[in-house]
Amino acid sequence: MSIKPEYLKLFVKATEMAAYGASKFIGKNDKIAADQAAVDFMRTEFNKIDMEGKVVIGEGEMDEAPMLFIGEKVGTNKGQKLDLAVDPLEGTNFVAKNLPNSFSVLAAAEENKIFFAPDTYMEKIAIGPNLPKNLVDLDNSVEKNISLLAEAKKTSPDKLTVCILDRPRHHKIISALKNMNVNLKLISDGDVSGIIYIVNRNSPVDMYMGIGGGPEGVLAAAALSCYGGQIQTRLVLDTDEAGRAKKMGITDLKRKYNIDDMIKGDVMFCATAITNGDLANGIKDHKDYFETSTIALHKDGKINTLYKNKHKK
Ligand code: VTB
Repeated sequence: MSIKPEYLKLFVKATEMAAYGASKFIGKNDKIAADQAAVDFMRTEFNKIDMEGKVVIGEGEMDEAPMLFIGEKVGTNKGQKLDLAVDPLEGTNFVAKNLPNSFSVLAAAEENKIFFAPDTYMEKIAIGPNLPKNLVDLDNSVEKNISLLAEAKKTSPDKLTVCILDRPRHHKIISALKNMNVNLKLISDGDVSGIIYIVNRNSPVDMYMGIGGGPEGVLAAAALSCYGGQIQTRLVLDTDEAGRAKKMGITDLKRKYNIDDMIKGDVMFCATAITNGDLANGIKDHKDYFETSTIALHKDGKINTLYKNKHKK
């Protein structure tokens, strides 16, 4: 069964409102207030929707997050049973510091069809559509993955661009890429959009790699599964986290997850820009109304659109 198409507009409204809530804190250097506003607005919208919604990826576990916590039920309790992965403010630093590329993000799938990733780090490697299945692999060397991708794209490594979070933990990968003369897109935050660059026509990114947040990895997988891209991930767990992951039912802690292991069946994905960015314009706040731009995707509905909207205040 697919997700009923009418849900897409309702989910778009949820990220639009969350983005609007967060936008009041652009440049206020207050990450917590911005995040709280996004969470409040998203939750209010969710609770207007006729669905039996359950947050499976959210702001944290019940005792650490007052709202949109993992396991929280949302919606009017009528309608389709849906699991929700949310990141009401992806890029809290960007909003706090008034920098580009912050988004309010969510993904929805049918019950039990989204990977219930713990809030830990995750290794990720992702490439776009129309490439051989399982072309690249986390266990390959950087050199091998780059050569395979260059060959499949009938080009050379110096014509490829790789996006990666600019962190000391990635020094080895970055120097391997530099040695191959690969072009870099080094981002300071926001690897959901970092991965979406791969499928965006206006951006030259060919591959995403490196370690970022687990929940963000699943959200990116939801987007890529609508675009037909590929992503492989593996959890990065310290001893404490390994215990938590086991409690969550993950038995093979070293397992590599491909896109179909993380997102099964139909999925919707919405990302509304808060500050301006490469992928969409941010919230434009006028006296009586505000304007929004949202990447809205529905896998089974084959919908892939940049949805622009105006809302009265
Ligand atoms: C990652 C990344 C996110 O924060 O979680 C990052 O996936 C935090 O990484 O997109 P560090 O602990 O190395 O700072 C984001 O960039 C933004 O939430």
